[in-house]
Amino acid sequence: MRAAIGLGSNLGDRRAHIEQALAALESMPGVSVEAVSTLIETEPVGGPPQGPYLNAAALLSCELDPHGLLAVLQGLERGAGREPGPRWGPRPLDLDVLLLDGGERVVRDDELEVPHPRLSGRRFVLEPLAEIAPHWKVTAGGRTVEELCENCRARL
Ligand code: A4P
Ligand code: MG
Repeated sequence: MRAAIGLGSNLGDRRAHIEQALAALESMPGVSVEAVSTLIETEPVGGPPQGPYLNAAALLSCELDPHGLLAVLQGLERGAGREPGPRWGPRPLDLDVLLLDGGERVVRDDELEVPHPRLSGRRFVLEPLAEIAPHWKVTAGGRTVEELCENCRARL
């Protein structure tokens, strides 16, 4: 399976949290990191008042199923010291599954929703993702990451 993931951090050494997560993924048997976007600084969207984020996106190739990947990402979040807090609250590491297999693979249950439900309006996700997966499809109608990113830029 190929997966596009989003990485974010706004607590502690933000760059180190993101780089360590990528290094941990690369070191796992059956997982390889194929591409990593640049890291961008972004204003927080939603949640309580909090500091700015560093955000990035990465492409993985892995021998996991979608829920297995989610479990791995949640383990890395906890390893970075993430504690339960308010929704959209500050966190040392946030890892989201954004898209799977070029956007063709859809998952929708209580634990996992892919494409990520808030992907299409979020510049902090679309900009890094457009660097590494511009032609992946986000919607059933076939809109690509690149198209949504251009829309999103035009609105701001
Ligand atoms: N879940 C369902 N689908 C997914 C998926 N595709 N990827 C479930 C990851 N998790 C998924 O997530 C809550 C639950 O979502 C999980 O238990 C999982 O089963 P969480 O990470 O514990 O909580 P959260 O992140 O606070 O909530 P949520 O709704 O996932 O928030 P988002 O959408 O991740 O947004 N502003 C900036 N500038 N940069 C950011 O990175 N991030 C957020 C979090 C808000 N504002 C931000 C940023
Ligand atoms: Mg999340």
